[in-house]
Amino acid sequence: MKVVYSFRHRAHHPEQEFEESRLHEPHEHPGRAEAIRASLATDSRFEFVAPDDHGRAPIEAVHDRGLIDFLETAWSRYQETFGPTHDVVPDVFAHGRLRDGMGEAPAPTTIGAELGYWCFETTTPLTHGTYDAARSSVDVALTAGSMVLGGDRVAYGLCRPPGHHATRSVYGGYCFFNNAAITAAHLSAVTGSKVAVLDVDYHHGNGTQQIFYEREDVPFVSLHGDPKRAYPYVAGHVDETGVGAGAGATLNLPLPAGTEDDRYLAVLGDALEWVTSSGAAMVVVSLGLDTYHLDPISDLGLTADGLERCGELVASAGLPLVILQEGGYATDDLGENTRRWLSGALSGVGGAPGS
Ligand code: Q9C
Ligand code: ZN
Repeated sequence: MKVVYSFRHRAHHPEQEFEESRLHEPHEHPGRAEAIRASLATDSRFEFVAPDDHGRAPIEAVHDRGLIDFLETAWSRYQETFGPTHDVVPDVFAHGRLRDGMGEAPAPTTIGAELGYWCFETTTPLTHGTYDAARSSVDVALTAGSMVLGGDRVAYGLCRPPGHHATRSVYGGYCFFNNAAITAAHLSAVTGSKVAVLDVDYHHGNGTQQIFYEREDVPFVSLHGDPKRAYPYVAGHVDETGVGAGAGATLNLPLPAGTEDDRYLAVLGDALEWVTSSGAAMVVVSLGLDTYHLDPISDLGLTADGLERCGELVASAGLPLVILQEGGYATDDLGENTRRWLSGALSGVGGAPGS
């Protein structure tokens, strides 16, 4: 299996995360991707490939140009006004209900105001190299997509920063550009076929859901901690099923705390049946390993064996897979857990009809 990796992810390295009313060291840090790289490098079934530059066009097909332009220059512009700081975090958010009954405000034009217009929460600082890292993460994802377009049955993009919380026009949840959405939209456009997104990160992929909510060409299904208790709270309920042309093309499968391997695998089987019946020709997997029982910010109960079984089940559905890294914060076990999930996928590919 090809593994697309770029060292450029290291340019995004926040110093702090303001979460649960405390300032602490970031859960999302460069050591995560390095742990995965080190673990996959010990296993000769994985072949490392550098990403190709895909340019801005595939990003512009999914994200508001204003968001892209903002992320390109925000850190430097903030330094001119408020610096020097290592991290850049909003203090006032353009919360929709502030203007109830008053219509939309004009778009902000000064950096302090713009930050809270394009970002939705406090745990996703911008640093000097964030834009470069986020662009490289998109290229990693699109390059993995190209491998599958070129005939590989499965490819893995070691994306960092992750992407699935970024909507069309706001960033947050450790995510800047939505790597999975950009890749699925690109593959759908290039092939003219439906491309499903299967999101197995612990957290609901609110960004991906939002981007495709009105579209039928990218069916979206997610297994996640129930948003009644779990981040990002605002989306991922069962009654969210898509609108307009996208009606019925979104499926949410929220899970109770403590869900263990067998129960999780049963729900994953339902998700795969739905993907198959959607008519998708390919699947982009948003792979979070934060469903693991020792994850420090999540509450599901999957074991390493369970994660391997998940990879095998997903691959045995028989569709080509572009597997993209999202979350996973138990850094000591993250490399091995990723290797186990991908090993399962290799077994599943081997056992699938026609592979
Ligand atoms: N108290 C991904 O896994 N902090 N993002 C949650 C809840 C942000 C997770 C705070 C979690 C983002 C890609
Ligand atoms: Zn997550």
